[in-house]
Amino acid sequence: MQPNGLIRIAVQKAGRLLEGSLGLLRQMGLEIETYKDRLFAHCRNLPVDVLFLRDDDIPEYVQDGVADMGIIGSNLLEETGVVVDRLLSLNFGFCSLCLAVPEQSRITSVPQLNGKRIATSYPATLQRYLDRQGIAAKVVVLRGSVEIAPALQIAEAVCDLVSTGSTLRTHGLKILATVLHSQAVLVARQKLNGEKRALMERLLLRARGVEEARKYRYVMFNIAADAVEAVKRFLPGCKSPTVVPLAEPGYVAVHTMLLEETFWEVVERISSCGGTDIIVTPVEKFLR
Ligand code: PRT
Ligand code: ZN
Repeated sequence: MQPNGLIRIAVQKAGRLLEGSLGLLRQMGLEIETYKDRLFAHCRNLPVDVLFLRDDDIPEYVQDGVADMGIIGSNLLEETGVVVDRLLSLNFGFCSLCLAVPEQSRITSVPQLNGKRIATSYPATLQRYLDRQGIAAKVVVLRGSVEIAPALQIAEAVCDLVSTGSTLRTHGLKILATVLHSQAVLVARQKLNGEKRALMERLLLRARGVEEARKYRYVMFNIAADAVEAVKRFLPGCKSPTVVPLAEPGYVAVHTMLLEETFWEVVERISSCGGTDIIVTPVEKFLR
């Protein structure tokens, strides 16, 4: 069996981005046949193949047209400098590329890295950062286990990805500065045209719908009809909230969309205006 879809989407084969990537594709309505240990999977309901690759290979494969679209960390886009269309930030795979030194190090600021050695798997990104800061340090390239470089006396500092910070703590390292913030992004090959472009745009519309929905909650509650004007003032809704009469005279149900980040604050205000029976549900898709 070979990939024979119109569009090939590359995702990480195993690792931190796999779950988020497959979750997104499924929410976009792609029915993916997953075969364990396969390099690709067909999609049952659209002419799409999903390629499972090492994340490091994805940027160039998309640039060179081996794949038409891909999901990767923006850290890799920055490091490889590939020329692809960055379509959408995906709100998972968050991490930062950080400079760190041993806790007892005499280095306490970035300028003190002048003349020192810094171990990293991200030499291009680090070098650009050092150039911007006017620092002449030696970049030592390591493919993995960067955090042990100071203990092995290979370098005085490291520049590595951090998410929870526990790896740095375990190795007695502290953060000096953040070089880059990263998250998973959806990319596409430049200059896709014809049928491929049309399908890519359909897929992008779906991905946007999924991403937009994640920011919102759908909220419903009951309230006395004469209190509606008061709550409407702090309920954004899409255009405005939906207000429907209840069977019990004098009461209405209000339905609205709330941004996840303002959600608790608004729910407290609804409650203080006399809103009861507040129901909150996730939004699966949201197309504006
Ligand atoms: O190459 P292959 O596909 O086989 O896997 P990989 O080992 O290169 O990939 P993986 O799964 O480790 O990382 C894939 C992508 O996930 C990266 O390119 C980033 O975009 C993103 N990501 C998010 C991370 C992290 N968080 C992360 N914490 N990538 C790596 N790490 C490592 C970091 O290098 C360090 O060793 O995790 C450790 C630090 O984690 P904390 O939580 O202890 O701070
Ligand atoms: Zn990798």
